Amino acid sequence: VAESSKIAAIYDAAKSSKEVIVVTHISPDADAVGSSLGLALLLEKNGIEANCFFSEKLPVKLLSLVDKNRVFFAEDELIEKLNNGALLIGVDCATKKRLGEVVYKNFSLAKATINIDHHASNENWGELNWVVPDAAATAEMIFGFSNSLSLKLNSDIANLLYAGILDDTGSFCFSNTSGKTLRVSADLIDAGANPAEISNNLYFQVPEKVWRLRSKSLLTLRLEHQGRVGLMFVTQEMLNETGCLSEDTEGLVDIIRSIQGVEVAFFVREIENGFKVSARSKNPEIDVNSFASFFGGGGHKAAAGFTIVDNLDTALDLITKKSKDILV
Ligand SMILES: [Mn+2]
Repeated sequence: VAESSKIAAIYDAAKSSKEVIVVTHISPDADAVGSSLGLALLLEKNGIEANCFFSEKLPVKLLSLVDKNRVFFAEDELIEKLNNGALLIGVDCATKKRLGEVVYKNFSLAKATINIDHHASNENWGELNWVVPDAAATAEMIFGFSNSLSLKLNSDIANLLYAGILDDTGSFCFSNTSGKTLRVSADLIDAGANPAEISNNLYFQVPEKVWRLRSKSLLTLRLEHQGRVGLMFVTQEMLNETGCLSEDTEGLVDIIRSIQGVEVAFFVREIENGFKVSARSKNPEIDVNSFASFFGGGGHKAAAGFTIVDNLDTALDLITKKSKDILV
């Protein structure tokens, strides 16, 4: 099916629903928040009642972007809206499970479900699935949605979508940055996005405690396989000592990735029942999505994640050993 007819079908479904609820993945990042809220505001601006449900608190650094009137957190409100015939649209979320427990367990209440995403590992969990692995960010797709339907943007929507693209491309540094990505970003700036303000909010407001955490984590750096693989970790104890939250570990994987000679970076953080691993590849020949899928995770070729339920030493050894296989 051509992209424009998928977009038209999504818009028709939204127009014919009493209300749209936009949801996204757990541990929301700038693309998750930017694309979900950007879509909700875009629909709202065009006469369709739309709100975003989040099952957890939003990262502090994203709060400046958020229109609080369009966001809700209560499960009973979600259930009520779904029972009243709301359409459920999930953005930037590869699997039904990653929508989070609350959405997952009420999923079948939705009149219809739509899945808009750019993860190569997307499981097509919706009744209607619009998945574009070539898109740098889901926010880039939401811009395409708006453009294809000739909908109007405003500066709030443009800022949200720009933030999603900026973050998912590592400030236009990663291999997913295409000509289209830059053209869309330029159009977003013309529509009122403010690049300096967004990067200031996202990257240049790092609290001191986060740098204290980063310095602790840097001491754990291990380089393996002639320095081609880099690993670093953060334990719950390190979070406690510095007063940080798990969201504060964001960006650590990029520090490993930035080391000369490193082709694959792994950042490991302790979670309740094991370790969450973020993987990044700097070498276009090395696909960390398939590496992650070996461990039951997924993502993109250059950026993926997975979980290991084991102790720290075993987890690190497992990653180190297995990563030898993907070096080319
Ligand atoms: Mn994304």
